[in-house]
Amino acid sequence: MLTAEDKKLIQQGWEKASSHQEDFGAEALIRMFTAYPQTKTYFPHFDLSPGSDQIRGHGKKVLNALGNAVKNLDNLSQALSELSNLHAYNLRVDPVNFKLLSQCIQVVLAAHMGKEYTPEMHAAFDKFLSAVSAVLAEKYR
Ligand code: HNI
Repeated sequence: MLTAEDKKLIQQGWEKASSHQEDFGAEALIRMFTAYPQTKTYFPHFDLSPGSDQIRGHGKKVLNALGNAVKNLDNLSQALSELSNLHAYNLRVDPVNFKLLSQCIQVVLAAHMGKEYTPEMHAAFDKFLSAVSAVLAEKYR
């Protein structure tokens, strides 16, 4: 459950990320593919070399979707409903992978925001990304 303070920190932190969607998204994906190579199996049709057009394009889409979630913090299930269907029914991504990508996204935010990424902001993003992951995985039940 996100508190009013969490929501404020997420919105504040996202202001920084939103102007670097493509870079941050691509970096998070490369980190995921490098640290957890098993995640590459979902992208056999992609050129997975760092900086490829597909990685950048996909990174931008993922961060854009998170930006949409940030705008709908009180209504995540509805805001992410189509993506939830896509990941469960079409892509069939094993839900364990959401945690892996979430961790990589946090590393990217922390690495780029430095001191601004306070422990409180970290905790707020941790809750937010867990909530997003829960929605993306809820259709598997
Ligand atoms: Ni995910 C497509 C968002 C986690 C594998 N994913 C998308 C799209 C968005 C998106 C947006 C593009 C939809 C469209 O084109 O209509 N994905 C997200 C978000 C998260 C996430 C917000 C979690 C934070 N996806 C994951 C994970 C995996 C994953 C953890 C697998 C490891 N996603 C995919 C694949 C596609 C995809 C595969 C299709 C890519 C393509 O273009 O073919």
